Amino acid sequence: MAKPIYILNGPNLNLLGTREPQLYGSTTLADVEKMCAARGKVHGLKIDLRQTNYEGQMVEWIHEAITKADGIIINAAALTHTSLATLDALKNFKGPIVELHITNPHQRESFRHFSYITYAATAMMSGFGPEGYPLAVDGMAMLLKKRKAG
Ligand code: CA2
Repeated sequence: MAKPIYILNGPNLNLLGTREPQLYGSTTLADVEKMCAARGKVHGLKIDLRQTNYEGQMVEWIHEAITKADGIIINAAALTHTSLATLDALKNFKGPIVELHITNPHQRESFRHFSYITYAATAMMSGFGPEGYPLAVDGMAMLLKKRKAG
């Protein structure tokens, strides 16, 4: 039976849509969850979206995903640039991993140009605003279909 796609969100993304709209837009994470559930339905995929402000919790969810999820879409937020622990956890996941960013970190400060997550990611989605999330669900559906086909 198909397992859900985990959409994991890191520190401060609970503020999405409520602060810095010029950078991150005015769509909330609850709106993102609805958009992704709807897009997942189109592809026959179940979505499980979560957000944490804690690195250890992110690592625990990735461990959980190893047996309970078919794919991971991850916006690790600041953990992207700092967390070797998140990368080490992701390395144990066998399914597709899509690294996602709302903004394009390469257009921003140089400390956002390095990503630990990239070393484990199958694909990357960045710079599309909150609309990048449902686009990443489309991409994940394509990656899973490809894997199934062998
Ligand atoms: O562009 C992205 O999605 C980022 O992952 C967002 C992170 C940032 O550290 C990365 O460099 C790029 C920051 C997430 C903070 O989320 C907020 C959302 C709304 C208001 C304030 C913070």
